Amino acid sequence: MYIHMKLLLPGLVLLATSMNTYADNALEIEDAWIAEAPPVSKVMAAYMEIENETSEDRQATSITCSNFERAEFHRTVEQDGMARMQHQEALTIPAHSELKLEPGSYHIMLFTPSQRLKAGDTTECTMTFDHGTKLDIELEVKKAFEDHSHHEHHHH
Ligand SMILES: [Cu+2]
Repeated sequence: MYIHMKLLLPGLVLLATSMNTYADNALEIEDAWIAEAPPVSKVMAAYMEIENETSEDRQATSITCSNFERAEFHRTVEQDGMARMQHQEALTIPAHSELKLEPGSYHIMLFTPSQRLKAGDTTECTMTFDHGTKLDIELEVKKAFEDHSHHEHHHH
């Protein structure tokens, strides 16, 4: 029934936006943003902090975003001096701790935007966790740092 409920919730999402914190009792997402990309780019990267206040490890198992065809969990790792991205099936948020998604590390890869998103634009995502928990997040597009450039070199 969750899908039906979601159709009624856009107003609640907007309310939560003013706090820029999205939480159930145990999981909290803060500072969620998307790095602005060049106009021709078919991918964008999203970053945030996910806090886990429970006493057990939790997993983020999937994410969907309006304005994008698909979203994946990725991790940038260094191999032979090159930054490469690995697809992650899930993200683990350790008990009583947090996972930081940030440039050069874990991030969310957003594929095929339906329109050009510029700094100041927003998009809504829903992250699903183990136990069926879902958090709605609003992400603002912001100017990127220089070190996001590896995302533009997929097709070398
Ligand atoms: Cu990536």
